[in-house]
Amino acid sequence: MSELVAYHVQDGVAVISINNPPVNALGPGVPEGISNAITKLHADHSAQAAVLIGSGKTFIAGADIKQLALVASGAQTKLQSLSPLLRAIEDASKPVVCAIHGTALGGGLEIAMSCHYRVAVKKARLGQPEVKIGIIPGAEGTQRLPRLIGIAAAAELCATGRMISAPEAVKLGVLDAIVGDDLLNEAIRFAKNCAGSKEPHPKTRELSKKLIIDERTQEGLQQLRQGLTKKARGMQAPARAIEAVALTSHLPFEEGSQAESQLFQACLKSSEAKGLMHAFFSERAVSKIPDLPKDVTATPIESAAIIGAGTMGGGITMSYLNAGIPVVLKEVDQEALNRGLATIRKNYAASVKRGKFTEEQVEHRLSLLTPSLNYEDIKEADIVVEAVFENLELKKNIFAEIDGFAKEGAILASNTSTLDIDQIASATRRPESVIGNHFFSPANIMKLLEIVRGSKTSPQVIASSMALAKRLRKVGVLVGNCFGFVGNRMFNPYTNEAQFLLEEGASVAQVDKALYEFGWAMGPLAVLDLAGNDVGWRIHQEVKHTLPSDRRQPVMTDYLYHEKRWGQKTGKGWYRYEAGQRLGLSDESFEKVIRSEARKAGIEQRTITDEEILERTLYALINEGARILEEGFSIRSSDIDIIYIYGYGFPAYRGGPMHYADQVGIKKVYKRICELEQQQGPWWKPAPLLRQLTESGSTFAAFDHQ
Ligand code: T1G
Repeated sequence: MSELVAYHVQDGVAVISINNPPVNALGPGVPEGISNAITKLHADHSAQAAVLIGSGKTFIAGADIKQLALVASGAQTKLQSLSPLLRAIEDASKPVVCAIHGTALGGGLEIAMSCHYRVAVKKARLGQPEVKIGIIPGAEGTQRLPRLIGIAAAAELCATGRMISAPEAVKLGVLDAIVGDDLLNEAIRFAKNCAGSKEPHPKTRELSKKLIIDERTQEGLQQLRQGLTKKARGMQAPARAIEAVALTSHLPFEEGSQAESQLFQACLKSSEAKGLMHAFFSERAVSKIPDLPKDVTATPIESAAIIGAGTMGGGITMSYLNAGIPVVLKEVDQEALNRGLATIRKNYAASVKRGKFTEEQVEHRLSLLTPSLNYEDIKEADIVVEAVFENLELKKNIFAEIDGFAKEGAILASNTSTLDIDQIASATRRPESVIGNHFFSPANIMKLLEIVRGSKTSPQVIASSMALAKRLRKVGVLVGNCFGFVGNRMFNPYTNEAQFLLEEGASVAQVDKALYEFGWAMGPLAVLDLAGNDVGWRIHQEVKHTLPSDRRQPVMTDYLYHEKRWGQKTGKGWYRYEAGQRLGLSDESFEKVIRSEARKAGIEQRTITDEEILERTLYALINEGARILEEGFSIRSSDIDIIYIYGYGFPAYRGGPMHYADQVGIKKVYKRICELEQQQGPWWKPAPLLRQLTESGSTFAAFDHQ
C-alpha cells in the first residue's frame, strides 16, 4: 500500500485512510492508493465493508490545485481522470462508507459521492468550490450531485462554490447521517450495519428520481443566473457549472459526464482559471515573512483600545468585536463618542435586518465594547489602534499620549493610509512596538489589512500583527514604509491617469465604464467620489511641495475642493447624486467645466478610445507596482496582486495587476510605457525592473509565492 493511503482491518471493516497533509489533496499517488485499497478489499475475507477516511485535520480538500495550475498555464502535464477510481469504489462488492471531518471539497466530495454511504461529524463542511478557482467540478460532480439533491440545489452549490454544513448536507440529501466526534468508530459501526443489510447498496450514478426540470426548478435556475450576472460579473465558470448540472435532465450519466469533462477542460484553459488559481496561492503566500526569525511567536491579542470613533475607528471597532475581542473605544468628547456609538449600533442593526447576525450576536458584540473619554482606560489593552484624522502632527501627539499610558509590550498601531510610520514611532519611547495597520473602508467589511513595518518595528510585533489579521478574518499583507505604502502609492498614478484622460477629452462615464467592464468593482472616478475629493485634496496639500516640478498634476483638484464637489457626501463630485442615492449620474455642466479648465491649461482635446483608457490607467498601476517591488516595499509581486484584489476591487479572475501584466506580456507593457513617456512626459518613465524583465525575458511571476 502507498504511504499516502493506508489499509487496515478493524472489527471486520477495512479502514482506508488518506494521509497527504496538510489537506489530503488528491496529488499524485493518492487516487492510485485508494484504487489499490479497493482492489484489496475485494479479496480481503476479513473485511465485510470499508470506511474511507482522512487522516489529520480533514477529509479530502480536492484535486491538487498546484497540478491544476500547471496545466492551466499550459504545461504538458496530463491530468489523470478520477472517473475509473470513482467507478471502482461504486462497483465495489462490499459497501463503502465515507467518513467526513474537516472539509470534503471538489474531488473530495466527488469521491464521497461515489461511496455508497456518507456520514460526517457535525462540524464538517462540504462543497464543490471549483468556480472559485475558475473551473467546474471535473470528476462527475455536476452529474452526481443533482442525482442526490435535485437540479436546482446542485446548480446553486456548483455555480456559487458555497460550502454547506453537515446538518444542511443531511437536509439536502448529500449525507446519510451525522455521527459523534469519534468518527472512525462511529463510521465502522455504520458500515457493519450496512454490510448486514440485504438491500442493494445505492450507487449515485444510477439515481434518476430528482432529475426533472419543472417550473419551480426553471425559476430557481433563472434566479441563480440573474444573481450571477452581478456576483460573478465577467466570469465564465459559474454559467458553465449550471449548464453542466442542467444536462442531467436529459443526458444519461455517461454522456453527461463526458460533456462535463469538455466544459471542465475549456474552463481549465481560461485566463480566469489562471488568474483565480494565482490568487488562491497568492493569498496563502502573504503570511510567509522570509526574514522573520523562526523562533518568534505571536503574542495573543485579547483586548484592544481604539482611539477615534469616526468612520474608520468605528469600522475597526466592529472588526475586533466581531472577532470576540473586547474594545475600549476612546474619543475626545462625549458628543463625538455618542456619534460613533450610534453609527456602530446603526450598522449592526442593518446587519440584523439583512440576516447577517442575530439580535443575540449583536448584543454579545456590544457587551464587549467600553466607551471612554480617558487615556487611563487603555492601560490594559494588548493593542492600541489609533484611527484619527490623517495628519502627521496630530498622530504624533496622540502617539506621545498613548506611550504614556499603554502597558509594556502592547502593540501601538496607526491606521494611517499614507503617513510615515517611523515619524509616528519617533513620538514614542518604544518605536519597536509601533506598526501601521491600514484598514480599508468600510473596515468591518473590507478584507484587506496593509500591515506597515517601520524601520524599528520588532519581529515580535510583526508576527503578532500577522496572526491578529487572521483572527480578525482579514488578509494581512506586510508592506514597507513608503508614501501611500503599496495600495495608495499605486492608486495615485492610476487615478491621476484617469483624470488626465478626462482632461484630454474622455467623459467621466466613459472612463469609469471602460474600467468597470474590465472587471473592477467600481470605476476610479466613482471611487474618488466615494472616498471624498476633500480627502484627496488634503493629502495633496501635505505632499505637493515634495513632488517633482515636471510631474503633471490633475487640473480639477482645487476646483473640486473649493466648489465642495467632495463626492457622495456633498451630493456632487465627478458625478451628481440624488438625495439618498449612491449611484452617480452624469453631470453635463460639470463635464463642460472640465473641458474649459483643461483648455485653459493648454491641454489639447481629442477622441479617446476605451483601449487607451485601459492601457494608460492599468499600465500606470503596473509601472508603480514594479517600482515598489524593486525598491523592496513589497515582499512578493503576488502580494501586490492580493492588495489590489482585496483592497481596491481589482477583478480576482484577472489575478491582480502584476499577474495581468504577465498575461499581457511584459515586453508589450514596457514598450507602450516607453511610448507614453515620449508622448506624455517624464512621469511615464518606465520602472527599471520592467526594462530588466523585458531584457531578460522574465516575468513578475518570478517574484511570486516565495
Ligand atoms: N491543492 C493543493 N494545495 C492545497 C489545496 C488543494 N486543493 N487546498 C489547500 N491547499 C494548501 C494551501 O495552499 C496551503 O498550503 C495549505 O494547503 C493549507 O491551506 C476534480 C478539479 C481546504 C478549506 O478548491 O478551500 O477538486 O500555504 O491555508 O484555512 O472536480 O485550503 O501551507 O503551503 O487554506 O485550513 C477543489 C481549496 C480543488 C479547496 C483549508 N478544492 N482549499 O483551509 O488552510 S479542484 C478546493 C481550501 C477539484 C475536482 C476539481 C482551503 C481549505 P501552504 P489553507 P485552511
